[in-house]
Amino acid sequence: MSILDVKILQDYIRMCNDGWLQGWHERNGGNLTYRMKAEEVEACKPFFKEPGPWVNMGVTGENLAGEYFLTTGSGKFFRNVILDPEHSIGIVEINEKGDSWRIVWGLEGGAKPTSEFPSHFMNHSVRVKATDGACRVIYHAHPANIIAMTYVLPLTAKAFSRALWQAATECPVVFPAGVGVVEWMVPGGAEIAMATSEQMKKYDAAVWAHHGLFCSGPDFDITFGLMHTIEKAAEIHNLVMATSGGNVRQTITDDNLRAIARDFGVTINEEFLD
Ligand code: 2HA
Ligand code: ZN
Repeated sequence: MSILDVKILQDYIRMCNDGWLQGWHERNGGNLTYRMKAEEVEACKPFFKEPGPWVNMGVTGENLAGEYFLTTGSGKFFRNVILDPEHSIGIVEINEKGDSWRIVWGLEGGAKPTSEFPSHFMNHSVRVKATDGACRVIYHAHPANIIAMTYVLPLTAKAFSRALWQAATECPVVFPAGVGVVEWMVPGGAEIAMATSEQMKKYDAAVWAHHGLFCSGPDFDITFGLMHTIEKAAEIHNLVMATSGGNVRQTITDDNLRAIARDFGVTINEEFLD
């Protein structure tokens, strides 16, 4: 028996590999964190090592004190997670103030949690609050089509939400609140973490201009599915723009969007409808 036999580790590794297979994780691009359930921590504890030193994050999430997170490693490649989990991913514990982490498993060879750990951590803090504790997954990837859209659309939640909703009928059902947008910023620090978590108060996904996408959800299926749905809608949007030269003949109307929301029992964000 090894920690790699524990189901949550297997599911986490599968999601990393699924993202790699989609082409969303060139080189060390992207990162994934998962807030573990108490029983999952217990199942993994026999395999924990002597904890490393506490490392301050520069951000605080008081509601995450004492939690354990699975995380990809800084500079590590999603492509390698399935082959070498011990060096590519790890488990960190959060301290009682909710401002520092320490490594309790994995990240072997001096590795550290993802460079975007502050953004993930603040997003977890906000999403846990917004979903009454249901949110467990934060996923960042570099899908090409959503990134391409950030060069042609206004960098507003309204413009992106409408364009994505209109690109595929499933979209208003999958993300009825819409998506947030964060203007271009230097990645990896507290500033982009705060700006992203501001968006995550209202949306469960946020686009990073000229960089990628953050998605959140209660489990791996829903969160991966959200990334996948948004990126596919972005691909359709870009195909339509490329083939039509911007002269769109017809689309899903605002009343169509309202009709989908009504029949599927979701509350569409009326702020973005005319
Ligand atoms: O992990 O994706 O945003 C590399 C990145 C930084
Ligand atoms: Zn990135």
